[in-house]
Amino acid sequence: MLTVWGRTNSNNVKKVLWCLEELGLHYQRHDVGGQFGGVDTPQYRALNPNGLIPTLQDGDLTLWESNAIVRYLLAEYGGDSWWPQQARARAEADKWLDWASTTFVAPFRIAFVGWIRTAPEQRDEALLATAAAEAAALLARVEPVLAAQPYLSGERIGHGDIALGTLIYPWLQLPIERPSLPALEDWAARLAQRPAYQRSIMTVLS
Ligand SMILES: N[C@@H](CCC(=O)N[C@@H](CS)C(=O)NCC(=O)O)C(=O)O
Repeated sequence: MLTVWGRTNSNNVKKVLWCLEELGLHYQRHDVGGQFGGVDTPQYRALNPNGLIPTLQDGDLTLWESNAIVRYLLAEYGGDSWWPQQARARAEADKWLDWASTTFVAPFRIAFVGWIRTAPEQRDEALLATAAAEAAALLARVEPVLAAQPYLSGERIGHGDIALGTLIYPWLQLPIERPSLPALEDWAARLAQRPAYQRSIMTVLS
């Protein structure tokens, strides 16, 4: 039995849910973190000493760190289509999984929290404008990649698409001006066609 611990409005949880949905795996999920709390209990800390979400349990395996969970699920259950045999192909995808989760997420998070989780009168407009400009500049680096190949993972969708794919939907919903990046927008539209993406990522922002 696969069990996910984490609220569904966490981007790191969403990455995991998207993979589970793509793979058609049966799983149960418990709401913890954020407004649900529950991450400071001894029971939860025994699963995840960081007190963060997500945590995955698969039989006697307990795993935290969303990107490690993504890699595990796709390698264990995804077959060749989701987990390339060649180290070079895996590394090319790894690069984008980690880049989105470290480099892009930093300005994205400031913009997301500011626009979605902050009352209008409390918004720091200058901070949000700077973060949006930084995020847009980072996405401009992705544009030529997606103009040359359909997915960040190459010719087929793979783990390289999971982290930025999770963030691109909310990014494109934010009520801000964005520079036109046609290849990136086409990629986002391709992701939006996927039922697994619709179920896990295209949810109300909160
Ligand atoms: N590097 C960790 C970061 C985990 C993380 O920061 N999760 C956030 C939610 S996105 C969290 O647990 N926040 C505290 C909470 O929800 O209570 C990962 O990728 O799993």
